[in-house]
Amino acid sequence: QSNLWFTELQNENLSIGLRIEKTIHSERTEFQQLDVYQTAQYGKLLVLDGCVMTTDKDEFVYHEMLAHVPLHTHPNPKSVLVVGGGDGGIIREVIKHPSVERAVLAEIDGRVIEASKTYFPQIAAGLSDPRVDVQVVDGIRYVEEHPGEFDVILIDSTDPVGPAVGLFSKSFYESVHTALKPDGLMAAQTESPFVNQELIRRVYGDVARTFPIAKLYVAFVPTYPTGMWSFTMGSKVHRPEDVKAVRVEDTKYYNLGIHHAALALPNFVKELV
Ligand code: AG3
Repeated sequence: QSNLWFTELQNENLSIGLRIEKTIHSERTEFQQLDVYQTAQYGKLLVLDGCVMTTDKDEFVYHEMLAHVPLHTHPNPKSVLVVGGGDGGIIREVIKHPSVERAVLAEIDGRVIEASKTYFPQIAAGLSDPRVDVQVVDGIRYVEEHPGEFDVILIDSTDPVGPAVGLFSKSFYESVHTALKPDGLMAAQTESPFVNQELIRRVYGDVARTFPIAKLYVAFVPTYPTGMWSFTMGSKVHRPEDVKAVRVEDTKYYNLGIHHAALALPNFVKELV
């Protein structure tokens, strides 16, 4: 076996290591460094600027949880926007909902979309669905230019450094609010409660000042820093607690019990909201 290891330095004191069988692809795009590796443990691995984005074996957790918790919270989601998420994993989950008529992907880096289509065909599969409109654009501008259009907006960003900083700002959540219909809702990935408390506290506060209903929920993603991952939902009308049934059965992590369990926060996380 090879002695090559991929290491993500998650912060100055913490890293994750994955044994690499081979480097499949490596390029510097206009926006970031993009690498694809074959790992021994988790199948293929997509890395942007040194950070794990997704792996074949655990991608389902993050993609299902960022998509299905908000989509089930909305009683009839027809028009959905995904900001970021160029690998297509969130879109794949979104179009499992029979009510969805239109799903827009607003990804700034077209190379991520191409790499996913080439190396992660099961993740990218949904991108060629006729209901899906793939836009290689700046998500911030896209949101600003489409007021009142969406039932659900999902923010599948990289970490709050580099190209994604703007996706963690109060003014962005305000544009998201404006881009949503009168009963719309949003959810964003918001990092680990073990190492990003300040970020979670700030984002939750900004979302709670922008939307009448704000909710933090968590899931277990083995390849992200610490494994415990948070998501922040902002909603104009509908509450995630009120979900009584699931409409999508074809999932590996998400189900009705998980929907409600994800909303139950450990005390040290509850303190942040
Ligand atoms: N979105 C990135 C989540 C952040 C991971 N952070 C890290 N590894 N430091 C994932 C994109 C998947 N569609």
